[in-house]
Amino acid sequence: MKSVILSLAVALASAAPAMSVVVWGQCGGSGYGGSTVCDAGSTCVKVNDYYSQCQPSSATSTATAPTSSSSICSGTRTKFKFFGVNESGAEFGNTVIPGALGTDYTWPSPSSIDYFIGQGFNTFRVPFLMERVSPPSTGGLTGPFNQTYLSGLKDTVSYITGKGGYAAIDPHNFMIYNGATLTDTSAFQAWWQKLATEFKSNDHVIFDLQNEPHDIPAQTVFNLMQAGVNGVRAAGATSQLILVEGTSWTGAWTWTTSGNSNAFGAIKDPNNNVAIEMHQYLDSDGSGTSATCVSSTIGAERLQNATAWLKQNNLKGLLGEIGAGSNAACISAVQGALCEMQQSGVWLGALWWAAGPWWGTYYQSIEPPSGPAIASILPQALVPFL
Ligand SMILES: *[C@@H]1O[C@H](CO)[C@@H](O)[C@H](O)[C@H]1NC(C)=O
Ligand SMILES: *[C@@H]1O[C@H](CO)[C@@H](O)[C@H](O)[C@H]1NC(C)=O
Ligand SMILES: CC(=O)N[C@H]1CO[C@H](CO)[C@@H](O)[C@@H]1O
Repeated sequence: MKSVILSLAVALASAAPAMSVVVWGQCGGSGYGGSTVCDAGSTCVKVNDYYSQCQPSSATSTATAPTSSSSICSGTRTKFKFFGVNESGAEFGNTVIPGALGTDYTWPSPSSIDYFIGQGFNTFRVPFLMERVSPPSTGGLTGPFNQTYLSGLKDTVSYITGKGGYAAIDPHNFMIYNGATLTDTSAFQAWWQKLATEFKSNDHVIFDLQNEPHDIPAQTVFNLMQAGVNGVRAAGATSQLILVEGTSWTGAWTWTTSGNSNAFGAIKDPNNNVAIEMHQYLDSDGSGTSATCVSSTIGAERLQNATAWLKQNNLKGLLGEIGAGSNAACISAVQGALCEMQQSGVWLGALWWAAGPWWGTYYQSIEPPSGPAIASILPQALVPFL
């Protein structure tokens, strides 16, 4: 590490008068005041009005060339409005409350966000912990927010939306707060009203009401989610998308067997901007812990019933977590899932699990520059569906 810092310092000291921007860094866009000169070997490319990025002038040798979408998915397709990755980190170390920044948890790195924006993705799910933003020691869910942690969340959100992206804020609590399952709908509604107030003026924020409730009846989860929708809207946050999740880890493959399909058709939003968030992994137990996929067609198969239910109920879905190994069967399975989703027209988007600085060699890590999913999954299974 020391030598890296040293050589960076040397490089900076000997740089030309206008300091140049590193590869994948920002080099232009509305409101940007920094250097527009890219490091040698990279070129400044306009991604959108908010954002230009230094991209390598020649394709990197480690990544495979993007697969063309027409060769893997035919017919009429509806592009995803929201497509991107989870940006893990702030929910890490959930047994240590409040935990120390940099030791127990971390915030996503701006360069990771830049990288995906540069590739054309636009949506980032940002998991965080309710106990860190609403400490049990200072009044719990009805007490004041921890301004330090809230600032970290706000900074991450502002960074994403400042680049023209969407930030889905995700209390990654499995409907459990401070060791107890949440059941009080009015407390949940009040908590969301207070949190949404902090973000109500930013229309690129998405409110993801709760990550993966489980071992709670679907109807109870539905009641909590409906209360959350009411809380967000009562805050005056009326322009943003809200995502609701079901019980049984909000699995798409179990949507019709978990009870979720009976409960969630009744969701109501005065602003008519709610989508059903589901998650789907492609290993045998659907947990995202094995790099082996059941088959090369398992992605489309596991989404089939959920897609049919969304259509029947005139609802939209968003696949908030999908992940699989970097092997031929899994790549085909992910392609099949995203293809079916785009052919159906009822899915607003999909998010890979996961980017984030602390995944190490986790097989689903898509953290640039070298997370295991960067080399093949990204160009072959995700980029074709942009
Ligand atoms: C608030 O968050 C900061 C940063 O994580 C932490 O150091 C501090 O102890 C927290 N305060 C409470 C009351 O939890
Ligand atoms: C789809 O739902 C039907 C009945 O609701 C069930 O019999 C079938 O096994 C489900 N298929 C999958 C792939 O889950
Ligand atoms: C499949 C997967 O990656 N699950 C992760 C969900 O989030 C928690 C908290 O970050 C992780 O511990 C799991 O590994």
